[in-house]
Amino acid sequence: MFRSIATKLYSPRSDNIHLIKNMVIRTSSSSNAQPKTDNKKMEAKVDLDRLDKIKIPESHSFVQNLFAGRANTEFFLPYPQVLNNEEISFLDMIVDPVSKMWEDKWDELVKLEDTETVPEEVMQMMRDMGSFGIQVPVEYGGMGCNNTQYARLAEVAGRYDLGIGIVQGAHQSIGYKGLVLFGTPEQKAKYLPDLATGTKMAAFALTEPSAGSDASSIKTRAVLSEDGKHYILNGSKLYISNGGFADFFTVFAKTEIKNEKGEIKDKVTAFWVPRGPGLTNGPNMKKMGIKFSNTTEIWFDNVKIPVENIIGEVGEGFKVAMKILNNGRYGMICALSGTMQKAIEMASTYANTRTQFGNKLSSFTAIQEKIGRMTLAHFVTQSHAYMISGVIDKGMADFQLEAAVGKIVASDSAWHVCDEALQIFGGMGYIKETGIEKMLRDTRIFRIFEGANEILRLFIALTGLQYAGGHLREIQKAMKNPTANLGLIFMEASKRLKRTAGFDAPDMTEKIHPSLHPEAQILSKNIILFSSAVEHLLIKYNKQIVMEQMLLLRLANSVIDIYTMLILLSRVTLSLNKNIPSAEYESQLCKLFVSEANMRVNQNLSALRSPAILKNDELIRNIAVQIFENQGIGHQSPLHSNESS
Ligand code: MYA
Repeated sequence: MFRSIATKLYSPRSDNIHLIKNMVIRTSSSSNAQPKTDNKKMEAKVDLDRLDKIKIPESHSFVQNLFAGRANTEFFLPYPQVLNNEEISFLDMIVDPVSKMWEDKWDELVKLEDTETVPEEVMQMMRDMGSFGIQVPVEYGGMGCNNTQYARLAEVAGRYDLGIGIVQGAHQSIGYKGLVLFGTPEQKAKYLPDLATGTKMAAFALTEPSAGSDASSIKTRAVLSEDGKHYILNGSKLYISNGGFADFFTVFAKTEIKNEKGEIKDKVTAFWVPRGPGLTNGPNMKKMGIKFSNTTEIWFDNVKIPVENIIGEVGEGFKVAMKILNNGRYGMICALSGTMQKAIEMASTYANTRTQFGNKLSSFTAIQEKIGRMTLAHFVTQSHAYMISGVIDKGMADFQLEAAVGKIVASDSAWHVCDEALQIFGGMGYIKETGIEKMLRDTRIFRIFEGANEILRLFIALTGLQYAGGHLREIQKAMKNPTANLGLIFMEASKRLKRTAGFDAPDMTEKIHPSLHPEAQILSKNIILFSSAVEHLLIKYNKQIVMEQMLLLRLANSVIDIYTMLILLSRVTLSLNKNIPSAEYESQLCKLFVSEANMRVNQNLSALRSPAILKNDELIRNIAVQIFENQGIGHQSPLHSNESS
């Protein structure tokens, strides 16, 4: 990621940057002396038609646009409401009985966890409920649900057992998702019916012993046969959910491709691989949590795959993998929303009944703070869940950054909520029977798989910077012919001037409920602050920004907070406009989040320019380098300090 993004990042030539800066200074001094209307006159004079010839990259992503200082709320405001009455009734019809079935099984599942196998009776119950084909079109035997309906059902699944959720999710969120998204009509007709009913199970095989987060470095290789009719697959995959029993695998392998220049290059291709000769798996790996899920290694020894089993185009497998993962990530967000809801219910019920020091736990403000924060974390996650499913249903295609943000927020929040729930339960929470320690163990993996949160944070920051760099590159091109591109240059210069003076904040109040306008204004200010920080980093570090991971993480944390502010403002505006019973309470949650997130954003962004903090960063890195050299802590025990003197 770092190498490839570095080559794509904008490399601002100092002369052009100075030119832009000079434009700002010149415009600044003239505009200080002149009334505001003169700006308008100047804009009218420039040849705005020429702007069409300058191509600024476009995206519908709110997160991506933030990096270019723009607030594109097209898909995000108002909060998406994609279900019609019929679809809502259909959901209601399913959710209650399904929840009841799982609720009845809760105690049994807590006890059965150590068997590390989903009881056949439970597998059959899921097949009967249609749980394995939620989004498969009805003509192929599935439930034909859209993303929002899937989100609701995933929320129910996550409430009861995340390990069983993984069995379902590894099958349909990622296992056969490639067929749904990129399959040919023949592939869909041949395979989807059995997959939808759960008669056959699927798995997603990307990770390898030496390719985890760095997914494009896989070594598994597929070689085309001489007659061009099939590929021969060799290699191995690691940590494959459903690996021990899946009948089909979506496998990513390197294949040789001839490029336009006639050179042979290795590129990833995606294959639909049935279990058969040459494909073997290892034993179910012992895990900390999600024990009902099955995780194995897979080996391919000269496995023959017909060319008809390629998913998407030859050589396009990396993008196929990323698109499947982007689509799969929201399932996880929704499932974790369900988990948190259950944990909060259990912890608050316990706090209401447990008496210590003569009072119920719920009367202690230390416990109230915990429950309040747990609730906020759930509210935020649930708002992300239905925002992302909603925007996908509304047709947004470039949602990869929003999906990554949601995955990070949901998995960090779920860990926090389950940890605090256990803390409220005290010693009892540590006892297996209560079920809370299992929830905590189950949630831990979500910060690691489907993209480790650190990698996803870097992915968000670098993709955003690349986008902002593209924007700046167009300005750079325009600078080469300033007369022809006066319009663009003037607009850019005046934008920067206004930003410097604090006037360029996008108006976020228009579609936000009036009672939340102060929060909408905080969001506007944060957007401006953020884009100015992005520019500062690009200009100061140039391509070297790729190596500044501590700064990139702060940038990512800021954009996560800013996007979440928008989501909450959007959701609560809808609740207030519709006057739903919980609107006022939601409004409190939203105000609390915006206020605290504002402080975090300010702290994170000012840290990017703070000499004291940058110096501390260096200290931390130096300490770590010494530890790596020592392969352990470098500090001597205070008990031995006499020996040195
Ligand atoms: S499955 C395994 C999960 N593995 C991962 O998630 C791997 C993580 N790594 C990556 O995502 C990538 O390798 C990163 C980039 C991001 C690090 N969308 O040079 P590049 C494009 C669209 O940056 P790299 C598991 O865990 C990029 O723009 N495009 O790539 C099981 C560029 O395009 P271009 C993307 O440095 C869990 C090109 O690709 C994306 O190699 C089981 C190359 O980019 C993207 N995201 O790596 C879970 N990323 O060349 C089950 C990159 O055109 C869950 N690109 O500029 C189920 C729970 C739910 C239950 C519900 C039940 C009902």
